[in-house]
This record gives sequence, C-alpha cells and structure tokens, in this order.
Amino acid sequence: MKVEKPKEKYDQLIADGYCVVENVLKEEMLTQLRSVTDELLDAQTEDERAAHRSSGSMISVYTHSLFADLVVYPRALLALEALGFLRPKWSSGYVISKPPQSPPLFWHQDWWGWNDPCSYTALPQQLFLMYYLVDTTPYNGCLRVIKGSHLNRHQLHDILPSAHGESLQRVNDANHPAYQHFSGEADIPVKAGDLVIGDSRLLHASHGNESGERRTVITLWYHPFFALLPTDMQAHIGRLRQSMAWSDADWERIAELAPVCKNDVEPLKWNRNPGPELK
Ligand SMILES: O=C(O)CCC(=O)C(=O)O
Repeated sequence: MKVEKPKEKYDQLIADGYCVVENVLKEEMLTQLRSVTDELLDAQTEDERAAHRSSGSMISVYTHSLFADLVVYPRALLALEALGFLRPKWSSGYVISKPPQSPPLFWHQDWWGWNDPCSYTALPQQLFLMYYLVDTTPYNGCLRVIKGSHLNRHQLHDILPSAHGESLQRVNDANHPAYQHFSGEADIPVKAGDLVIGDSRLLHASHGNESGERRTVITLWYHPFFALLPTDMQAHIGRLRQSMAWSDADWERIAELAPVCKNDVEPLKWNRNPGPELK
C-alpha cells in the first residue's frame, strides 16, 4: 500500500490534530469486522444501550480476538510508518456504534496526561486510529473535530469540565452546549475502511445518526513516540491492559506493540482536564 502525500498528512496531523488515510481496510477485513461487531452489538442489553445513548456502544476490543488482528493490521502499520511513526505502541480500543436514529456524541477530548508538561507541546502522546465500517456523512453520524484544539484553548475547554459525563452519555439535556455547533468545527465524512488518525487531545464529537442503519466505528489508541514519553506516563500506559477474551496467542501477535515501561516508577496521575498552560 502506498500512502499518498505522507508529508502533507503528517503536517496536517501535527497542525490540525488529524488526517485521513484512504482505503486502508481491505474488503475481506471489513466484512469480518462488520460480522463480529454486529454479533457483539446484538448481544447488548437495553441498560447498556441506555447508559451510552450519546456515544453509542462502548465495547472493549479485548472482547474478541479479531481485534488483535486489527491492532497489527499491516496496512495500518504501513500508514503509521509512512507518517514517520516507526515504533508505535498500542494500549486499548473500543467498538463505538451509533444505532439508527440516535443523538449526537458530545464534544470531548480523550487525553488523560494533562498533569505532565509535555502535554502542552506539539509532541503527540497518544493517537486515535478510527475505522468506520460504513461510509459516513453528517446524516448518519460522521466525526466532527475542532481543528487545532489539541494545542490551542477553545471555549469548549471551559464548558466541558463541569459537564457530567454520565449525564451527557444518557443525553439528559439535549440542549446542553456539548452537543451544539461551535466555531472552527469541521465534518470528517469518510468511506468505509478509510483510517482517521487523530491526536487524543483534539476536541471531537459526532453528528447524530438519522439513518436507518447502524454506524459503527472501531477506535484504537496508539502511542507513536512511546519511547520518548516521560517514564511515569509510560508506566500509566503499560497498566491499561485488560484480560477479557484474548488468548495467549492474541497477546503474542501484538507483542511488538505492547507498551512496556522498564522503570519501576509510580504511574502518572490520570487527569482529563487541561490546565491554564493550554493557551
Ligand atoms: O463515534 C465517533 O464518531 C467518534 C468516537 C470517539 O469520539 C472516540 O472514539 O473517542
């Protein structure tokens, strides 16, 4: 696979916080992923669905071994390599599926390492790799982002900390600003199998799904420069593993991407809210 214009994509990822690599998943992998995710989603209870009305399902990728194949999917690793990420590590991921006629996902960013000064520099500590399993548009719930918000303060940074996550997930108040439109917002419609790569600090959300079909995305979290991160951040990343349905063989397959912190240090304290250093 040849990534078109890798330097432009790298520049966009660093400056705007995201880029899209087209046509990464082959049809056969897409078909398998649709089948496995549909099975997992059909097995969800009404309570699970109600608890995540805004995001849609939050199913860990540790629930099925096919996702270990996705973590080390050669065309995705080639895409990372083309962007200059030669030794990425991987920590976790989720199947996030918006049912037909479901509300928007609220604005948020996913970075938890704001207590460390490197979080206020251009270094991408953690990247999302998002694979949408259907073509997306604003009508069926495509991704939206605030360009540059991984490095620059936006009014949403001051609105979100006081918003209650559980209440936003249940959409107790559909008029809450966290679901609304903001300056600098861009839609990211994609084709099924394209790969959206983004900085975990980027403010992002999704449109509601007004279509009659499920809109499923698989989000995987990578650390493109793991070896350059502070050791207490590495230690935190190293303990994120869960043991659910993966076998020893699955762990073996992702071994080269496993984040191992060699130093015996106290893990960095989890903090999802950026401080005043974000200007
Ligand atoms: O559902 C989406 O389109 C985005 C999912 C998301 O925000 C995430 O994985 O952090």
